[in-house]
Amino acid sequence: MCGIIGIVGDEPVADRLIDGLKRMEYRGYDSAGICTISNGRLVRRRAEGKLANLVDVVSQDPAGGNIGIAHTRWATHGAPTTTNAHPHATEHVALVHNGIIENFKPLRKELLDDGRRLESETDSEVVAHLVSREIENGASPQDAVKTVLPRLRGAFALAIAFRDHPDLLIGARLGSPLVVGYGEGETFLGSDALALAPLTQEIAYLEEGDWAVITCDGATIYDSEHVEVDRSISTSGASAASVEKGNYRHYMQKEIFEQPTVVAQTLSSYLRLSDNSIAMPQFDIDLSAVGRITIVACGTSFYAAMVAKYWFEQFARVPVDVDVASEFRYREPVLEEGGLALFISQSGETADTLAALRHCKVNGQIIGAVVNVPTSSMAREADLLLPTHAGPEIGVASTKAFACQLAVLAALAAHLAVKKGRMSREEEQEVVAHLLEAPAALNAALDHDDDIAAMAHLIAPARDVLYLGRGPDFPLALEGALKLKEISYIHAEGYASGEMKHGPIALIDEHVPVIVIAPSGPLFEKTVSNMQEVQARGGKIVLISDAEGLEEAGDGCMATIEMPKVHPLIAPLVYAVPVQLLAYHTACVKGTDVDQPRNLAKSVTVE
Ligand code: HGA
Repeated sequence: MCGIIGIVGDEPVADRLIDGLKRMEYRGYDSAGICTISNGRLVRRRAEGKLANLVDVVSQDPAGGNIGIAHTRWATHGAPTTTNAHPHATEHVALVHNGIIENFKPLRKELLDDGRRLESETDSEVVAHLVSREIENGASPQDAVKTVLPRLRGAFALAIAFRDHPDLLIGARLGSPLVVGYGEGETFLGSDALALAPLTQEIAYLEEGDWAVITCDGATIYDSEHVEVDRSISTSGASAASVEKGNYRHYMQKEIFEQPTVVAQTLSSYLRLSDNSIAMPQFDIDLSAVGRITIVACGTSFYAAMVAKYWFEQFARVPVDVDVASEFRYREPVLEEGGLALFISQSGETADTLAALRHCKVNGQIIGAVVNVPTSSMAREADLLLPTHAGPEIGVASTKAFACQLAVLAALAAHLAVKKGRMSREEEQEVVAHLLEAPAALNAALDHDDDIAAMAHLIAPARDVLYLGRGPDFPLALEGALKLKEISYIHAEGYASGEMKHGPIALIDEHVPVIVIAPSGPLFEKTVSNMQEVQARGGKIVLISDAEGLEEAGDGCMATIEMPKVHPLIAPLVYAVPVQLLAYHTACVKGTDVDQPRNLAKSVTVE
């Protein structure tokens, strides 16, 4: 959330700053702003709402200069107004911030008591004033930053410009991500390598507490003790092209359709085709002694964790706890030494999940990270890096990252089962064969796009929608409801099918569509019984099943969605497609902003 970028260049920066913001708009779209230094002045342009508004402002009132900073905001403190938009500035200093300054109230009071005038309601503006006060008292930019950083509590990535030093920017990070990019006679700061992709591929990842002075000639990086340090420079591989929408109407649509390809791509790193075995990425940790697994995640990743619990327990017979990251630390979890703790996050930067990871690390857990950004904080802090190869996910509602997380987790569960002697060679080969069927099955599921689009008008008028599933399809019911809420703003709830009669059935009437996710198989009949309890009370059912299931139970449903017949192992991957498409087409019918739904943003870097 919140994207920041800075450029110290040898040619005008405004357009390139805005281009960088475009690549990070998924991180927040409450407001956007830039500040350059031109002719000895800080030139600031800001606009409420989407980046397009800032583009208009800048086109009417250009900002010159070869150095500047920029920000796209997801508001935490203060309404999404122009006044609260970053950069925050004084006469001397301009600053952009990603994170939350938790002690901003006493700092703000101190500044107000000192006679300073703050214009915004944000926590971030206090940092601009603290730095500015040091500069006004004669400090160098470096000394000002050195004095101010230890006073800040909370999380921050900062980029700071100094009016009287048009040759440098200072960046700092604690808790929120920040990278330094190295160009030809130009140097950059950015929230991630993707933002800098068209500018440079040469990236250094700042570590916790680091701060950096960047000039045209490169960067000098200091650690939290202000000791100069080397941070290795790697080639990011982030491609400028990979964030284009192509012929699709929305990024979300494109990402749903990419699933067969990216799942195949991901599986190819975890399966060895020569002998149909599971082949984990190289790590020297022996998992055979693992006696307990803790999985921590948020949102859609949490539902992937819930599905994985079925697999780990069924294949490896290892007990699994699944926790929402924001709650995890606060329940004082019991963590046995040597347990495996898995963290699932598309960005690898989710603040709550990262905090949970660090908690597990100090409590003797083996740390595994299932992330889509292999250079992210979680990836770098994990003992076992388990990358998904979904490519950049730009739509705020996660789709392809979820499918790839499931692919990795299924392979890991089978690997653990093999290591623990709970899965025979034949069973392993069978699991691999089923996983390899997933890309084709995903394609077959996508073939029903038109049918799903045609029935979205049945869902669009609803105020409430229920999703039901049993076993590993229960987390899918939760995921389906989340997708619908996120992008169509229709209230939706997911329930384990058998739970209906313990309360939610009271909600049923002809205005509440009930989406039932029920592949044919061992759990089918029981789910169908629950479905009939709903039908008996006038409920309107959409049944998602395979031909066999629809044949058996499709009569009397308001609508049906046919899925290919698949093995239960890959059903959660395949049945994710219709729930994603149903949410997508419903949102399109309602005309909501599919890729940038209100109040949401991606890469949740605040707790
Ligand atoms: N607290 C700052 C920055 C918010 C942020 O980083 N969100 O992800 C603000 O509210 O402007």
